[in-house]
Amino acid sequence: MSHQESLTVYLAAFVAELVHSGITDVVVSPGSRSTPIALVLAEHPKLNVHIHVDERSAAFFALGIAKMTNRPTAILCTSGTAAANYFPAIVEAHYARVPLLVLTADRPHELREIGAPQAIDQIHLYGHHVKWFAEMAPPENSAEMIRYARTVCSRAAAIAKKAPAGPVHLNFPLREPLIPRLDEQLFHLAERSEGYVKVHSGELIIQDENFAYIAEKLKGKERGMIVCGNIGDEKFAEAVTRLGAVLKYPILADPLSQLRSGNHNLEQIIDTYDTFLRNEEAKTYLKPDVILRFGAMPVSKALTIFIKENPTADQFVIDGGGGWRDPAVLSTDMIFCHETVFCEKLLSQIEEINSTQYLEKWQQLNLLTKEGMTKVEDFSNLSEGKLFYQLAEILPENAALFVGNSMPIRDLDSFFLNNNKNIKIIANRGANGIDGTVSTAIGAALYSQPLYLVLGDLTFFHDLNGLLAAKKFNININIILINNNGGGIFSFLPQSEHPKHFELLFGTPLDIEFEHAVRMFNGYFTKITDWDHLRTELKKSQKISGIKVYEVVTKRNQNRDEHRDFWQTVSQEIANFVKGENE
Ligand SMILES: Cc1ncc(C[n+]2csc(CCOP(=O)(O)OP(=O)(O)O)c2C)c(N)n1
Ligand SMILES: [Mg+2]
Repeated sequence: MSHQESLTVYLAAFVAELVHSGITDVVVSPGSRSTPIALVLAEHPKLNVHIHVDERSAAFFALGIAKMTNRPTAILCTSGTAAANYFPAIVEAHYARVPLLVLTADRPHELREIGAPQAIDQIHLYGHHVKWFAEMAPPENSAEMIRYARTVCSRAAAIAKKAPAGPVHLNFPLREPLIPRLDEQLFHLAERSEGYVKVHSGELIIQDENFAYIAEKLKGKERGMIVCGNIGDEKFAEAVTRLGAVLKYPILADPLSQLRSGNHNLEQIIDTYDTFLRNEEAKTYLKPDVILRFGAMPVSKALTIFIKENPTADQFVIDGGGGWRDPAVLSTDMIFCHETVFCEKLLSQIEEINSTQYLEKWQQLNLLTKEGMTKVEDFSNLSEGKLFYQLAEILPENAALFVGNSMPIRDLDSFFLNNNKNIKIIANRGANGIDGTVSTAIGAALYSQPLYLVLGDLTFFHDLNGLLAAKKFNININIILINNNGGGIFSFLPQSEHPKHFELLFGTPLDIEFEHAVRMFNGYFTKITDWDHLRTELKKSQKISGIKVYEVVTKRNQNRDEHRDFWQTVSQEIANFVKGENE
Protein backbone atom coordinates (compact mmCIF):
# COMPACT_ATOMS: atom_id res chain seq x y z
CA MET A 1 0.00 0.00 0.00
CA SER A 2 1.11 3.55 -0.68
CA HIS A 3 2.08 6.08 2.00
CA GLN A 4 -1.17 7.88 1.29
CA GLU A 5 -3.27 4.82 1.89
CA SER A 6 -1.45 4.01 5.12
CA LEU A 7 -1.99 7.57 6.29
CA THR A 8 -5.68 7.32 5.49
CA VAL A 9 -6.44 3.92 6.96
CA TYR A 10 -4.46 4.52 10.15
CA LEU A 11 -6.02 7.94 10.84
CA ALA A 12 -9.49 6.85 9.79
CA ALA A 13 -9.24 3.98 12.28
CA PHE A 14 -8.19 6.42 14.99
CA VAL A 15 -11.08 8.76 14.20
CA ALA A 16 -13.61 5.92 14.02
CA GLU A 17 -12.51 4.95 17.50
CA LEU A 18 -12.94 8.55 18.70
CA VAL A 19 -16.60 8.22 17.82
CA HIS A 20 -16.86 4.80 19.45
CA SER A 21 -15.36 6.31 22.59
CA GLY A 22 -18.28 8.73 22.86
CA ILE A 23 -16.62 11.83 21.50
CA THR A 24 -19.03 14.06 19.59
CA ASP A 25 -17.21 17.38 19.28
CA VAL A 26 -13.82 18.26 17.88
CA VAL A 27 -12.38 21.76 17.72
CA VAL A 28 -9.92 22.09 14.88
CA SER A 29 -7.48 24.92 14.20
CA PRO A 30 -6.09 25.29 10.70
CA GLY A 31 -2.55 24.26 9.78
CA SER A 32 -0.53 22.21 7.38
CA ARG A 33 0.97 19.39 9.43
CA SER A 34 -2.44 18.49 10.88
CA THR A 35 -4.01 18.29 7.40
CA PRO A 36 -4.60 14.53 7.21
CA ILE A 37 -6.24 14.33 10.66
CA ALA A 38 -8.37 17.41 9.94
CA LEU A 39 -9.59 15.98 6.64
CA VAL A 40 -10.42 12.61 8.14
CA LEU A 41 -12.27 14.29 11.04
CA ALA A 42 -14.26 16.46 8.65
CA GLU A 43 -15.20 13.39 6.63
CA HIS A 44 -16.74 11.56 9.60
CA PRO A 45 -20.53 11.97 9.53
CA LYS A 46 -20.98 11.65 13.29
CA LEU A 47 -18.57 14.32 14.47
CA ASN A 48 -19.35 17.99 15.06
CA VAL A 49 -16.23 19.70 13.79
CA HIS A 50 -15.82 23.31 14.91
CA ILE A 51 -13.14 25.43 13.29
CA HIS A 52 -11.42 28.01 15.47
CA VAL A 53 -8.46 29.97 14.17
CA ASP A 54 -7.02 31.02 17.53
CA GLU A 55 -5.71 27.95 19.36
CA ARG A 56 -5.81 29.60 22.78
CA SER A 57 -9.53 30.37 22.39
CA ALA A 58 -10.15 27.05 20.59
CA ALA A 59 -8.94 25.02 23.57
CA PHE A 60 -11.07 27.05 25.99
CA PHE A 61 -14.06 26.69 23.66
CA ALA A 62 -13.56 22.90 23.82
CA LEU A 63 -13.24 23.14 27.61
CA GLY A 64 -16.67 24.81 27.73
CA ILE A 65 -18.20 22.02 25.63
CA ALA A 66 -16.62 19.34 27.82
CA LYS A 67 -17.79 21.08 31.00
CA MET A 68 -21.40 21.02 29.83
CA THR A 69 -21.48 17.59 28.19
CA ASN A 70 -19.13 15.74 30.58
CA ARG A 71 -17.75 14.08 27.46
CA PRO A 72 -14.12 14.37 26.43
CA THR A 73 -13.83 17.00 23.72
CA ALA A 74 -11.01 16.70 21.21
CA ILE A 75 -8.86 19.55 19.95
CA LEU A 76 -6.52 19.40 16.97
CA CYS A 77 -3.80 21.78 15.87
CA THR A 78 -0.67 21.91 13.78
CA SER A 79 2.92 21.78 15.04
CA GLY A 80 4.86 24.61 16.68
CA THR A 81 3.52 27.47 18.78
CA ALA A 82 -0.03 26.46 17.82
CA ALA A 83 0.31 23.61 20.31
CA ALA A 84 1.82 25.92 22.94
CA ASN A 85 -1.28 28.13 22.70
CA TYR A 86 -3.37 25.26 24.09
CA PHE A 87 -1.49 25.41 27.37
CA PRO A 88 -3.71 27.70 29.50
CA ALA A 89 -6.85 25.69 28.75
CA ILE A 90 -5.01 22.44 29.47
CA VAL A 91 -3.89 23.77 32.83
CA GLU A 92 -7.46 24.80 33.62
CA ALA A 93 -8.81 21.41 32.49
CA HIS A 94 -6.27 19.63 34.69
CA TYR A 95 -7.12 21.51 37.86
CA ALA A 96 -10.85 21.73 37.16
CA ARG A 97 -10.99 18.02 36.22
CA VAL A 98 -12.45 18.45 32.75
CA PRO A 99 -11.84 15.76 30.09
CA LEU A 100 -9.98 16.97 26.99
CA LEU A 101 -8.29 14.99 24.25
CA VAL A 102 -5.44 17.06 22.88
CA LEU A 103 -4.24 16.04 19.42
CA THR A 104 -1.15 17.80 18.10
CA ALA A 105 0.44 17.19 14.73
CA ASP A 106 4.23 17.09 14.69
CA ARG A 107 7.17 16.74 12.33
CA PRO A 108 8.33 13.15 11.97
CA HIS A 109 11.40 12.18 14.00
CA GLU A 110 13.90 12.80 11.19
CA LEU A 111 12.88 16.47 11.03
CA ARG A 112 13.26 17.21 14.73
CA GLU A 113 16.09 19.22 16.31
CA ILE A 114 17.62 20.08 12.92
CA GLY A 115 16.21 23.55 12.35
CA ALA A 116 13.20 22.43 10.32
CA PRO A 117 10.51 25.13 10.17
CA GLN A 118 7.68 25.21 12.69
CA ALA A 119 9.24 22.39 14.70
CA ILE A 120 9.38 22.68 18.47
CA ASP A 121 9.84 20.04 21.15
CA GLN A 122 6.30 18.72 21.60
CA ILE A 123 7.20 15.67 23.66
CA HIS A 124 5.58 16.07 27.09
CA LEU A 125 4.88 19.67 26.09
CA TYR A 126 2.26 20.12 28.81
CA GLY A 127 4.31 18.41 31.52
CA HIS A 128 2.35 17.10 34.47
CA HIS A 129 -0.77 18.99 33.43
CA VAL A 130 -1.95 16.08 31.33
CA LYS A 131 -2.96 12.71 32.76
CA TRP A 132 -1.24 10.83 29.98
CA PHE A 133 1.05 11.62 27.06
CA ALA A 134 1.66 9.31 24.11
CA GLU A 135 3.87 9.85 21.13
CA MET A 136 1.95 8.06 18.39
CA ALA A 137 3.72 5.71 16.01
CA PRO A 138 3.94 7.07 12.46
CA PRO A 139 1.00 5.89 10.32
CA GLU A 140 1.21 2.38 8.96
CA ASN A 141 -1.33 0.11 7.40
CA SER A 142 -1.05 -3.26 9.05
CA ALA A 143 -3.59 -5.07 11.20
CA GLU A 144 -1.37 -4.54 14.26
CA MET A 145 -0.94 -0.81 13.69
CA ILE A 146 -4.63 -0.25 13.02
CA ARG A 147 -5.42 -2.02 16.28
CA TYR A 148 -2.73 0.06 17.96
CA ALA A 149 -4.21 3.37 16.71
CA ARG A 150 -7.68 2.38 17.86
CA THR A 151 -6.48 1.12 21.21
CA VAL A 152 -4.50 4.26 22.02
CA CYS A 153 -7.54 6.36 21.15
CA SER A 154 -9.88 4.32 23.31
CA ARG A 155 -7.37 4.34 26.15
CA ALA A 156 -6.82 8.10 25.90
CA ALA A 157 -10.55 8.84 25.99
CA ALA A 158 -11.04 6.49 28.95
CA ILE A 159 -8.18 8.09 30.90
CA ALA A 160 -9.54 11.57 30.19
CA LYS A 161 -12.97 10.54 31.52
CA LYS A 162 -11.92 8.50 34.54
CA ALA A 163 -12.15 10.40 37.83
CA PRO A 164 -10.47 12.77 38.32
CA ALA A 165 -11.22 13.70 34.70
CA GLY A 166 -8.58 15.73 32.87
CA PRO A 167 -6.63 16.33 29.66
CA VAL A 168 -4.69 13.70 27.72
CA HIS A 169 -2.15 14.55 25.00
CA LEU A 170 -1.45 12.52 21.84
CA ASN A 171 1.30 13.77 19.55
CA PHE A 172 1.19 12.62 15.90
CA PRO A 173 4.40 12.56 13.83
CA LEU A 174 3.26 12.91 10.22
CA ARG A 175 5.30 12.67 7.01
CA GLU A 176 4.59 14.40 3.73
CA PRO A 177 2.64 14.12 1.51
CA LEU A 178 -0.06 15.02 3.98
CA ILE A 179 -3.16 14.49 1.87
CA PRO A 180 -5.15 11.35 2.70
CA ARG A 181 -7.35 9.53 0.19
CA LEU A 182 -10.92 10.20 1.06
CA ASP A 183 -12.48 7.48 -1.07
CA GLU A 184 -15.12 5.44 0.63
CA GLN A 185 -13.37 2.14 0.28
CA LEU A 186 -10.49 3.15 2.52
CA PHE A 187 -12.85 4.52 5.13
CA HIS A 188 -14.79 1.33 5.02
CA LEU A 189 -11.64 -0.53 5.97
CA ALA A 190 -11.37 1.57 9.11
CA GLU A 191 -14.99 1.26 10.22
CA ARG A 192 -16.27 -1.47 12.46
CA SER A 193 -19.59 -1.51 14.16
CA GLU A 194 -17.93 -1.88 17.55
CA GLY A 195 -14.76 -0.32 18.94
CA TYR A 196 -11.77 -2.60 19.49
CA VAL A 197 -11.52 -2.15 23.24
CA LYS A 198 -14.36 -1.23 25.54
CA VAL A 199 -13.09 0.25 28.75
CA HIS A 200 -15.09 -0.59 31.85
CA SER A 201 -14.48 1.74 34.71
CA GLY A 202 -16.25 2.40 38.00
CA GLU A 203 -16.56 4.89 40.82
CA LEU A 204 -14.15 4.96 43.74
CA ILE A 205 -15.87 3.37 46.74
CA ILE A 206 -14.70 2.66 50.28
CA GLN A 207 -15.44 -0.49 52.26
CA ASP A 208 -18.25 -1.08 54.74
CA GLU A 209 -15.82 -1.04 57.65
CA ASN A 210 -14.68 2.44 56.62
CA PHE A 211 -18.29 3.61 56.76
CA ALA A 212 -18.71 2.01 60.19
CA TYR A 213 -15.62 3.90 61.39
CA ILE A 214 -16.94 7.22 60.07
CA ALA A 215 -20.41 6.62 61.53
CA GLU A 216 -18.79 5.90 64.89
CA LYS A 217 -16.79 9.12 64.74
CA LEU A 218 -19.90 11.15 63.91
CA LYS A 219 -21.96 9.57 66.70
CA GLY A 220 -23.45 12.24 68.93
CA LYS A 221 -21.43 15.01 67.27
CA GLU A 222 -23.94 17.83 67.20
CA ARG A 223 -21.67 20.65 66.12
CA GLY A 224 -20.94 19.50 62.61
CA MET A 225 -21.00 21.34 59.30
CA ILE A 226 -20.97 20.23 55.68
CA VAL A 227 -18.97 22.28 53.17
CA CYS A 228 -19.60 21.77 49.46
CA GLY A 229 -17.44 23.12 46.65
CA ASN A 230 -17.65 22.44 42.93
CA ILE A 231 -19.15 19.01 42.25
CA GLY A 232 -20.14 17.77 38.81
CA ASP A 233 -22.62 15.04 39.72
CA GLU A 234 -26.25 16.07 39.33
CA LYS A 235 -27.45 13.56 41.91
CA PHE A 236 -25.21 14.97 44.62
CA ALA A 237 -27.60 17.76 45.73
CA GLU A 238 -30.32 15.32 46.67
CA ALA A 239 -27.93 12.94 48.46
CA VAL A 240 -26.07 15.54 50.51
CA THR A 241 -29.22 17.37 51.59
CA ARG A 242 -30.65 14.07 52.83
CA LEU A 243 -27.44 13.41 54.76
CA GLY A 244 -27.56 16.92 56.20
CA ALA A 245 -31.17 16.43 57.28
CA VAL A 246 -30.30 13.33 59.31
CA LEU A 247 -27.16 14.81 60.87
CA LYS A 248 -28.79 18.26 61.37
CA TYR A 249 -25.67 19.85 59.94
CA PRO A 250 -25.78 23.17 58.07
CA ILE A 251 -24.67 22.86 54.43
CA LEU A 252 -22.35 25.67 53.39
CA ALA A 253 -22.86 25.75 49.65
CA ASP A 254 -20.31 27.32 47.36
CA PRO A 255 -22.02 28.73 44.25
CA LEU A 256 -20.30 26.07 42.10
CA SER A 257 -21.66 23.26 44.26
CA GLN A 258 -24.97 23.74 42.37
CA LEU A 259 -26.72 23.52 45.74
CA ARG A 260 -27.97 27.08 45.87
CA SER A 261 -30.49 26.64 43.09
CA GLY A 262 -32.67 23.64 42.33
CA ASN A 263 -35.57 21.54 43.47
CA HIS A 264 -33.80 19.81 46.35
CA ASN A 265 -34.45 20.80 49.95
CA LEU A 266 -32.92 24.27 50.44
CA GLU A 267 -33.78 24.54 54.16
CA GLN A 268 -30.31 23.75 55.49
CA ILE A 269 -28.38 25.44 52.71
CA ILE A 270 -26.37 28.35 54.06
CA ASP A 271 -25.62 30.87 51.32
CA THR A 272 -24.45 34.05 53.06
CA TYR A 273 -21.56 32.65 55.13
CA ASP A 274 -19.07 34.70 53.11
CA THR A 275 -20.57 37.79 54.75
CA PHE A 276 -21.15 36.68 58.34
CA LEU A 277 -17.97 34.63 58.71
CA ARG A 278 -16.06 37.91 58.53
CA ASN A 279 -17.28 38.57 62.05
CA GLU A 280 -15.23 37.34 65.05
CA GLU A 281 -18.20 36.87 67.41
CA ALA A 282 -20.02 34.79 64.81
CA LYS A 283 -16.97 32.61 64.29
CA THR A 284 -16.71 31.84 68.01
CA TYR A 285 -20.45 31.23 68.24
CA LEU A 286 -20.34 28.72 65.37
CA LYS A 287 -17.17 26.73 66.18
CA PRO A 288 -17.59 23.20 64.78
CA ASP A 289 -16.40 19.84 66.13
CA VAL A 290 -16.74 18.13 62.77
CA ILE A 291 -16.40 19.28 59.17
CA LEU A 292 -17.44 17.14 56.20
CA ARG A 293 -16.01 18.64 53.04
CA PHE A 294 -16.95 17.72 49.47
CA GLY A 295 -15.61 18.99 46.14
CA ALA A 296 -13.13 21.72 45.31
CA MET A 297 -12.16 24.33 47.92
CA PRO A 298 -14.86 27.00 48.11
CA VAL A 299 -14.37 30.46 46.63
CA SER A 300 -14.95 32.27 49.92
CA LYS A 301 -11.82 33.43 51.70
CA ALA A 302 -13.81 34.04 54.88
CA LEU A 303 -14.84 30.37 54.90
CA THR A 304 -11.30 29.16 54.21
CA ILE A 305 -10.04 31.24 57.14
CA PHE A 306 -12.82 29.86 59.37
CA ILE A 307 -11.82 26.30 58.49
CA LYS A 308 -8.16 27.11 59.22
CA GLU A 309 -9.10 28.61 62.55
CA ASN A 310 -10.66 25.34 63.67
CA PRO A 311 -7.72 22.96 63.57
CA THR A 312 -9.05 20.68 66.29
CA ALA A 313 -12.26 19.80 64.44
CA ASP A 314 -12.39 16.37 62.83
CA GLN A 315 -12.22 17.14 59.15
CA PHE A 316 -13.36 14.55 56.63
CA VAL A 317 -12.48 15.35 53.03
CA ILE A 318 -14.44 13.26 50.54
CA ASP A 319 -12.96 13.13 47.06
CA GLY A 320 -14.30 10.85 44.33
CA GLY A 321 -11.27 11.69 42.21
CA GLY A 322 -8.79 10.55 44.84
CA GLY A 323 -7.09 13.94 44.94
CA TRP A 324 -5.68 15.80 47.92
CA ARG A 325 -7.70 18.98 48.25
CA ASP A 326 -6.57 20.16 51.64
CA PRO A 327 -4.74 23.51 51.38
CA ALA A 328 -5.13 24.11 55.11
CA VAL A 329 -3.46 20.72 55.77
CA LEU A 330 -6.01 20.04 58.47
CA SER A 331 -7.88 16.99 57.24
CA THR A 332 -8.07 14.19 59.77
CA ASP A 333 -9.61 11.71 57.31
CA MET A 334 -9.08 11.70 53.57
CA ILE A 335 -11.82 9.65 51.96
CA PHE A 336 -11.44 8.50 48.37
CA CYS A 337 -15.05 7.77 47.54
CA HIS A 338 -17.57 8.98 44.99
CA GLU A 339 -19.34 11.84 46.76
CA THR A 340 -22.95 10.86 46.03
CA VAL A 341 -22.32 7.20 46.87
CA PHE A 342 -20.63 8.29 50.09
CA CYS A 343 -23.70 10.27 51.22
CA GLU A 344 -26.10 7.49 50.28
CA LYS A 345 -24.11 4.72 51.97
CA LEU A 346 -23.32 6.73 55.07
CA LEU A 347 -27.03 7.47 55.48
CA SER A 348 -27.71 3.80 56.04
CA GLN A 349 -25.08 3.59 58.79
CA ILE A 350 -25.41 6.71 60.90
CA GLU A 351 -27.59 7.43 63.85
CA GLU A 352 -29.84 10.44 63.50
CA ILE A 353 -28.85 13.51 65.51
CA ASN A 354 -31.87 15.04 67.20
CA SER A 355 -30.61 18.38 68.44
CA THR A 356 -31.11 21.19 65.96
CA GLN A 357 -29.46 23.82 68.16
CA TYR A 358 -26.25 24.18 66.23
CA LEU A 359 -28.03 24.13 62.86
CA GLU A 360 -30.42 26.82 64.08
CA LYS A 361 -27.52 29.09 65.00
CA TRP A 362 -26.32 28.97 61.40
CA GLN A 363 -29.82 29.42 60.06
CA GLN A 364 -30.42 32.43 62.29
CA LEU A 365 -27.23 34.16 61.23
CA ASN A 366 -27.99 33.34 57.61
CA LEU A 367 -31.44 34.87 57.92
CA LEU A 368 -30.14 37.93 59.71
CA THR A 369 -27.54 38.46 57.00
CA LYS A 370 -30.18 38.11 54.32
CA GLU A 371 -32.26 40.75 56.02
CA GLY A 372 -29.18 42.95 56.20
CA MET A 373 -28.59 42.29 52.56
CA THR A 374 -31.57 44.35 51.60
CA LYS A 375 -29.11 47.20 52.25
CA VAL A 376 -27.70 46.35 48.88
CA GLU A 377 -30.72 48.23 47.62
CA ASP A 378 -29.04 51.40 48.92
CA PHE A 379 -25.93 50.77 46.84
CA SER A 380 -25.43 53.29 44.07
CA ASN A 381 -27.61 52.54 41.12
CA LEU A 382 -25.32 50.41 38.98
CA SER A 383 -23.27 48.61 41.58
CA GLU A 384 -21.44 45.31 41.19
CA GLY A 385 -22.80 43.50 44.27
CA LYS A 386 -26.33 44.61 43.55
CA LEU A 387 -26.09 43.09 40.10
CA PHE A 388 -25.80 39.57 41.47
CA TYR A 389 -28.39 40.24 44.14
CA GLN A 390 -30.83 41.10 41.37
CA LEU A 391 -29.76 38.46 38.89
CA ALA A 392 -31.26 35.66 40.99
CA GLU A 393 -34.56 37.36 40.42
CA ILE A 394 -34.07 38.50 36.80
CA LEU A 395 -32.69 35.30 35.24
CA PRO A 396 -35.15 32.82 33.74
CA GLU A 397 -35.53 29.28 35.04
CA ASN A 398 -33.00 26.68 33.93
CA ALA A 399 -30.57 29.34 32.72
CA ALA A 400 -26.83 28.81 32.86
CA LEU A 401 -24.81 31.54 34.54
CA PHE A 402 -21.12 31.66 33.69
CA VAL A 403 -19.09 33.96 35.91
CA GLY A 404 -15.67 35.40 35.28
CA ASN A 405 -12.92 35.35 37.88
CA SER A 406 -11.83 38.31 39.97
CA MET A 407 -14.77 40.20 41.57
CA PRO A 408 -17.67 38.62 39.62
CA ILE A 409 -17.23 35.16 41.20
CA ARG A 410 -16.74 36.76 44.63
CA ASP A 411 -19.80 38.98 44.30
CA LEU A 412 -21.77 36.01 43.08
CA ASP A 413 -20.66 34.13 46.19
CA SER A 414 -21.71 36.99 48.46
CA PHE A 415 -24.90 38.18 46.82
CA PHE A 416 -26.45 35.43 44.69
CA LEU A 417 -28.91 33.79 47.05
CA ASN A 418 -30.77 30.47 47.17
CA ASN A 419 -33.60 30.07 44.70
CA ASN A 420 -35.70 27.40 43.04
CA LYS A 421 -34.89 28.35 39.47
CA ASN A 422 -32.45 25.54 38.81
CA ILE A 423 -29.78 27.91 37.56
CA LYS A 424 -26.53 26.18 36.68
CA ILE A 425 -23.47 28.12 37.76
CA ILE A 426 -20.21 27.68 35.88
CA ALA A 427 -16.77 29.25 36.21
CA ASN A 428 -13.15 28.48 35.41
CA ARG A 429 -11.98 27.88 38.97
CA GLY A 430 -9.32 25.26 38.27
CA ALA A 431 -6.54 27.82 38.04
CA ASN A 432 -8.63 31.01 38.43
CA GLY A 433 -7.30 32.63 35.24
CA ILE A 434 -8.88 35.65 33.62
CA ASP A 435 -7.98 34.16 30.23
CA GLY A 436 -10.27 32.14 27.97
CA THR A 437 -13.48 33.04 29.80
CA VAL A 438 -15.39 34.25 26.73
CA SER A 439 -14.48 31.09 24.78
CA THR A 440 -15.31 28.69 27.61
CA ALA A 441 -18.69 30.36 28.07
CA ILE A 442 -19.45 30.21 24.33
CA GLY A 443 -18.48 26.52 24.25
CA ALA A 444 -20.80 25.93 27.22
CA ALA A 445 -23.56 27.92 25.48
CA LEU A 446 -23.44 25.47 22.59
CA TYR A 447 -24.97 22.90 24.93
CA SER A 448 -26.87 25.06 27.40
CA GLN A 449 -29.35 27.77 26.57
CA PRO A 450 -29.99 30.45 27.59
CA LEU A 451 -26.55 31.28 28.92
CA TYR A 452 -25.53 34.48 30.69
CA LEU A 453 -21.89 35.41 31.11
CA VAL A 454 -20.95 38.02 33.71
CA LEU A 455 -17.34 39.16 33.59
CA GLY A 456 -14.99 42.10 34.19
CA ASP A 457 -13.52 44.38 31.54
CA LEU A 458 -9.96 42.96 31.69
CA THR A 459 -11.32 39.43 31.50
CA PHE A 460 -13.43 40.36 28.47
CA PHE A 461 -10.49 42.06 26.79
CA HIS A 462 -8.29 39.02 27.40
CA ASP A 463 -10.42 36.81 25.16
CA LEU A 464 -12.10 39.13 22.66
CA ASN A 465 -10.92 36.73 19.93
CA GLY A 466 -13.19 34.14 21.47
CA LEU A 467 -16.27 36.06 20.28
CA LEU A 468 -15.69 34.82 16.76
CA ALA A 469 -16.95 31.33 17.65
CA ALA A 470 -20.35 32.74 18.63
CA LYS A 471 -20.59 34.62 15.35
CA LYS A 472 -19.38 31.74 13.18
CA PHE A 473 -21.49 29.03 14.79
CA ASN A 474 -24.56 31.19 15.55
CA ILE A 475 -24.34 30.60 19.28
CA ASN A 476 -26.52 32.82 21.45
CA ILE A 477 -24.74 34.37 24.39
CA ASN A 478 -25.78 37.17 26.75
CA ILE A 479 -22.76 38.94 28.16
CA ILE A 480 -23.04 41.30 31.10
CA LEU A 481 -19.80 43.23 31.03
CA ILE A 482 -18.94 44.93 34.31
CA ASN A 483 -16.75 47.75 33.14
CA ASN A 484 -14.96 49.41 36.04
CA ASN A 485 -12.08 50.30 33.71
CA GLY A 486 -9.43 48.10 35.28
CA GLY A 487 -8.83 45.40 37.84
CA GLY A 488 -11.35 46.23 40.55
CA ILE A 489 -10.19 43.39 42.78
CA PHE A 490 -6.88 45.09 43.52
CA SER A 491 -8.70 47.92 45.33
CA PHE A 492 -9.54 45.31 48.01
CA LEU A 493 -5.93 44.19 48.41
CA PRO A 494 -3.15 45.75 50.53
CA GLN A 495 -1.42 47.33 47.52
CA SER A 496 -4.33 49.78 47.28
CA GLU A 497 -2.83 51.49 50.34
CA HIS A 498 0.19 52.44 48.21
CA PRO A 499 -1.19 54.90 45.69
CA LYS A 500 2.12 55.83 44.07
CA HIS A 501 2.25 52.96 41.60
CA PHE A 502 -1.23 51.56 42.10
CA GLU A 503 -2.95 52.61 38.87
CA LEU A 504 0.08 51.80 36.75
CA LEU A 505 0.66 48.31 38.15
CA PHE A 506 -2.72 47.12 39.42
CA GLY A 507 -5.56 49.42 38.42
CA THR A 508 -4.50 49.05 34.77
CA PRO A 509 -7.36 50.98 33.14
CA LEU A 510 -7.79 50.01 29.49
CA ASP A 511 -9.68 53.15 28.42
CA ILE A 512 -11.22 51.42 25.45
CA GLU A 513 -14.70 51.38 23.93
CA PHE A 514 -15.78 47.75 23.79
CA GLU A 515 -18.67 48.62 21.55
CA HIS A 516 -16.41 48.65 18.48
CA ALA A 517 -15.09 45.18 19.20
CA VAL A 518 -18.57 43.79 19.74
CA ARG A 519 -19.85 45.33 16.52
CA MET A 520 -16.89 43.83 14.66
CA PHE A 521 -18.39 40.43 15.46
CA ASN A 522 -21.90 41.58 14.44
CA GLY A 523 -22.87 41.67 18.10
CA TYR A 524 -25.59 43.68 19.78
CA PHE A 525 -24.22 46.19 22.28
CA THR A 526 -25.95 48.42 24.76
CA LYS A 527 -24.88 50.48 27.74
CA ILE A 528 -27.16 49.79 30.70
CA THR A 529 -28.55 52.90 32.38
CA ASP A 530 -30.44 51.37 35.33
CA TRP A 531 -31.82 48.04 36.58
CA ASP A 532 -35.14 48.41 34.82
CA HIS A 533 -33.19 48.89 31.63
CA LEU A 534 -31.21 45.69 32.27
CA ARG A 535 -34.40 43.79 33.05
CA THR A 536 -36.06 44.98 29.83
CA GLU A 537 -32.96 44.28 27.78
CA LEU A 538 -32.53 40.76 29.14
CA LYS A 539 -36.16 40.02 28.41
CA LYS A 540 -35.68 41.28 24.90
CA SER A 541 -32.44 39.30 24.57
CA GLN A 542 -34.28 36.05 23.93
CA LYS A 543 -35.49 37.50 20.64
CA ILE A 544 -32.04 38.56 19.46
CA SER A 545 -29.67 35.88 18.24
CA GLY A 546 -25.90 35.81 18.44
CA ILE A 547 -23.71 37.94 20.69
CA LYS A 548 -25.38 40.42 23.00
CA VAL A 549 -23.31 42.58 25.30
CA TYR A 550 -24.81 44.63 28.12
CA GLU A 551 -22.22 46.96 29.54
CA VAL A 552 -22.65 47.97 33.16
CA VAL A 553 -20.30 50.83 33.97
CA THR A 554 -19.15 51.08 37.60
CA LYS A 555 -16.45 52.85 39.59
CA ARG A 556 -13.75 50.85 41.34
CA ASN A 557 -13.35 53.02 44.46
CA GLN A 558 -17.03 53.48 44.99
CA ASN A 559 -17.51 49.74 44.63
CA ARG A 560 -14.87 49.01 47.27
CA ASP A 561 -16.36 51.54 49.70
CA GLU A 562 -19.86 50.14 49.28
CA HIS A 563 -18.67 46.62 49.93
CA ARG A 564 -16.76 47.67 53.04
CA ASP A 565 -19.66 49.70 54.44
CA PHE A 566 -21.99 46.79 53.81
CA TRP A 567 -19.73 44.25 55.53
CA GLN A 568 -19.25 46.60 58.48
CA THR A 569 -22.95 47.28 58.99
CA VAL A 570 -23.96 43.64 58.72
CA SER A 571 -21.07 42.62 60.92
CA GLN A 572 -22.26 45.00 63.63
CA GLU A 573 -25.75 43.55 63.51
CA ILE A 574 -24.39 40.01 63.68
CA ALA A 575 -22.19 40.95 66.67
CA ASN A 576 -25.15 42.48 68.50
CA PHE A 577 -27.25 39.40 67.85
CA VAL A 578 -24.57 36.99 69.05
CA LYS A 579 -23.95 39.06 72.19
CA GLY A 580 -27.69 38.95 72.91
CA GLU A 581 -27.76 35.16 72.46
CA ASN A 582 -24.74 34.64 74.72
CA GLU A 583 -26.15 36.71 77.57
C1 LIG B 1 -4.36 34.97 32.97
C2 LIG B 1 -4.35 35.78 34.22
N1 LIG B 1 -3.60 36.90 34.29
C3 LIG B 1 -3.60 37.66 35.41
C4 LIG B 1 -4.36 37.31 36.48
C5 LIG B 1 -4.34 38.17 37.73
N2 LIG B 1 -5.62 38.90 37.89
C6 LIG B 1 -6.57 38.46 38.72
S1 LIG B 1 -7.90 39.42 38.74
C7 LIG B 1 -7.25 40.50 37.64
C8 LIG B 1 -8.01 41.72 37.23
C9 LIG B 1 -9.28 41.38 36.51
O1 LIG B 1 -9.95 42.54 36.10
P1 LIG B 1 -11.44 42.50 35.59
O2 LIG B 1 -11.65 41.35 34.70
O3 LIG B 1 -11.77 43.84 35.02
O4 LIG B 1 -12.30 42.21 36.91
P2 LIG B 1 -12.43 43.15 38.22
O5 LIG B 1 -11.22 42.91 39.06
O6 LIG B 1 -12.54 44.55 37.78
O7 LIG B 1 -13.66 42.61 38.90
C10 LIG B 1 -5.98 40.09 37.26
C11 LIG B 1 -5.12 40.80 36.30
C12 LIG B 1 -5.12 36.12 36.38
N3 LIG B 1 -5.89 35.68 37.38
N4 LIG B 1 -5.12 35.40 35.25
MG1 LIG C 1 -12.59 45.46 35.90
